[in-house]
This record gives sequence, structure tokens and C-alpha cells, in this order.
Amino acid sequence: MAKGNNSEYRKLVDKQYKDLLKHCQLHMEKVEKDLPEPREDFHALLKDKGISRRSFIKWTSAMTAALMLPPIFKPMVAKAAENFSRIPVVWLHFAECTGCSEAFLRSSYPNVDDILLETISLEYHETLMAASGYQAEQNLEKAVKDFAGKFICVIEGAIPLGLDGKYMRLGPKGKTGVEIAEDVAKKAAAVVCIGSCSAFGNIPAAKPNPTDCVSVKKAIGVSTVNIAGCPPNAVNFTGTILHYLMFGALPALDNLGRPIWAYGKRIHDYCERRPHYDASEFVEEWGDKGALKGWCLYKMGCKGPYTYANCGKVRFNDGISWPIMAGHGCIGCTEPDFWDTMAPLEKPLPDKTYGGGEKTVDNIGIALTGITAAGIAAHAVASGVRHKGGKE
Ligand code: FSX
Ligand code: SF4
Ligand code: F3S
Repeated sequence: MAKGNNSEYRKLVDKQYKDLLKHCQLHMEKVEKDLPEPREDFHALLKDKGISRRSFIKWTSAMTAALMLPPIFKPMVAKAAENFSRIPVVWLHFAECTGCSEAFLRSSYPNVDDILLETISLEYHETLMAASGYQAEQNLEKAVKDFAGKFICVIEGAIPLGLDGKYMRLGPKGKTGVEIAEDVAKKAAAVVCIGSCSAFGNIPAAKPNPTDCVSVKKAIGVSTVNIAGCPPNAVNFTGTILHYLMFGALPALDNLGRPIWAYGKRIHDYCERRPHYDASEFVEEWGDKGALKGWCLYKMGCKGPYTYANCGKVRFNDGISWPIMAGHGCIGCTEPDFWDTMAPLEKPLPDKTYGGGEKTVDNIGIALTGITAAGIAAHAVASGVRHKGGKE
């Protein structure tokens, strides 16, 4: 590109980001006026947990970059973190292992994301709340009524449709999972699916799927934000909620409902073993010379070339490690039906599955999704959340 054109383009992008910042500032003012007071003093909590101001600022920079925003947004990310506990959340569980909640809650060394999750204003969460039976059901009804159109409905687990949904009955009135999802999710401002079970059906829907489990979207016909993974990374959830708080809209999604900022690239693109893949240095057997040297796990069944997620970038457990760093290939847990389509998990996929093989592996991921947007396009700010793709 000619130099002149380049600077024109830079100016245009800067202007777009400045407009976006203005939108964000105005929206944050509205949030502070309209939503309930913060439930927690976030900075006091950080201090209490031994997280220094410096660590918080470092986290703010990392989160801003992860959300594909330029540094001018750092103060807004910090403000959104302070306001995190203003958003009412109703958290439902259907057919799943609760691994997603567990993954979010079990942290020996809490970081800022863990503390954000601790402050979240949970009006209802079956695993965590003390109430049970009628009292629990009343809590749910009250939260849905008090915060109608304002709360975020987070859903863990697939929904069984077999026998008219009767494979899953919950609560004192024995409502089916699909009835509860209908009642609650349709009154929410947005529906966020945590984990691949609610997002895509996943393990409960694996063949032969005797209970006819399906994703939330398929069960009740609402659009969902899919924080895919089995379990997903807490950062991808907190980042999505922070985006919602900052812009009043959900981030741009790919064709599978996953936020592009978190699921826009393949595991293969972020992988530290990639130079070994490019040099054709593969682990051939567990414990061989290549395994000791950290070579590529493709021949041991790594599905990183077919899988979209940022695991290698944000890692797990306060950034300590992630599956490939720990020595096992990616099993493709952020992709629909991975349990069926990515199996066997420790063998490369037969060529016929994706028409590929090693030589064409770089083209496979591109063929699997319809990702087109990046940068400023990752921030959907024009429309209200409930109307954005959601069925009214
Ligand atoms: Fe599924 Fe989550 Fe895997 Fe488990 O709730 S995504 S089986 S980690 O628990 O739903
Ligand atoms: Fe990394 Fe797997 Fe790709 Fe090898 S195939 S570079 S281990 S993602
Ligand atoms: Fe899942 Fe692969 Fe990440 S298995 S956790 S998407 S490395």
C-alpha cells in the first residue's frame, strides 16, 4: 500500500476507535445509572485477596489486548471490572458434568478473572446456592421477574428432548429442562452458553444420544453466545461479560455463535510446538525422543489444526499451562460434536473425514468456519442485545 493511503487508513481506524470509545463511555454512564449498585467493592476484594494495583493494571492491559481493543480502552476495561457485580445473572444447569462451574471456581491462586467471577451477582445457581426445593424455585421466579429483560441467563449443559423432555425433570414441580429453559432464557437480556454441552450438545448428545440431547439454541430457538470448551476458559466468559458491560452489546460472533475475539484463530496458530510441525518433527510414540523434546503432537492425534480457540494464548490456571504444553494433543473440545467427529482422540483423523491429511492441514480450519471479521468488526455496538440475533 502506498504511504499516503496507509496514513489515510490509520486515520480512519483511529477515528472509528475514538467513536467506539465515546459509545463505550456513554454506555458505562448508563450502566452506572440503570443497573443495581455493585454488590461488592471490587478494589477492596482485590486487596483482600493479595492482588496488587500493579497486577490489576497488568491484567487490564492483557484483557484489553485479548478483546482486540487498543490501549485507549484500558480505563474502560478497569471500569467494567468494577461494575461487573451490577449485572444480575441466572445460572442454569441441565445435562452436564458441572465441570464448567468447577473449572471456574477451583483456583488455588485466584487471579483477577477468578475474583470477577466471585463478585458476579448470582441470583440463582443450583450448585452454589444454599436454598433448595420450593425456596430455590421461588428464588428463580423472583429473579426472573425482578430483572426481566436485564439479567444474563448463563446455561451449562445440553437439553434432553426425548420423551417430550421427560428425561430431565428438575425442582419440586418436576418441570422438564426444556420448560425451564423456555421460561427463563426467553426473558433474559442475553443467553450465554457455558461449555460445549449447552453450546452444541457435546458429550450428552454423543452418539447414540438416547435422551435426544441438543444445544440450547436447537431446544428453544434463541440465539446464544457460545463460550465453547469442555470446560471453557474463564477468561473467555469474563471477557464476554466485560464487553457487554462496556458496549451494551455482545461481541461479534462466528457462524457457531463463538465470540471472534476468543475463538477467531486455531489452536494450531497459537501453538508453541508449531515450528516443529513446520519442520516435520513429530512425536511418533508417547515417551519417545520427540516427546522429550516437545515436538509436534499431530501424529499423536492433536486436533489443533481443526480447532478454533485461544487456549495457547490465554492458557489455564492463571496462565500456567494448557493441554499441548502439558504434553497431550488438543482433542478439539471447542468444536461441535467433537466427541464423535474428532475421535479417535489419540490418532490423526483419517483423510476422508476432512478431505485433508498433513499436507493440506492448513486449509482445513479455514474450510470449517466462516470467520471473516477481525479488529473493530469484532465489537458489535449498533444494536440492543435481546434483538441481536435473538428470537423475540
Ligand atoms: Fe459439558 Fe460443562 Fe464438558 Fe462438563 O457444564 S462442556 S461435559 S466440562 O461440565 O457442560
Ligand atoms: Fe501444535 Fe497440534 Fe498444531 Fe502440532 S498439530 S503444531 S501440537 S496444534
Ligand atoms: Fe480444548 Fe484443545 Fe483447548 S482440547 S482446552 S480446545 S487445547
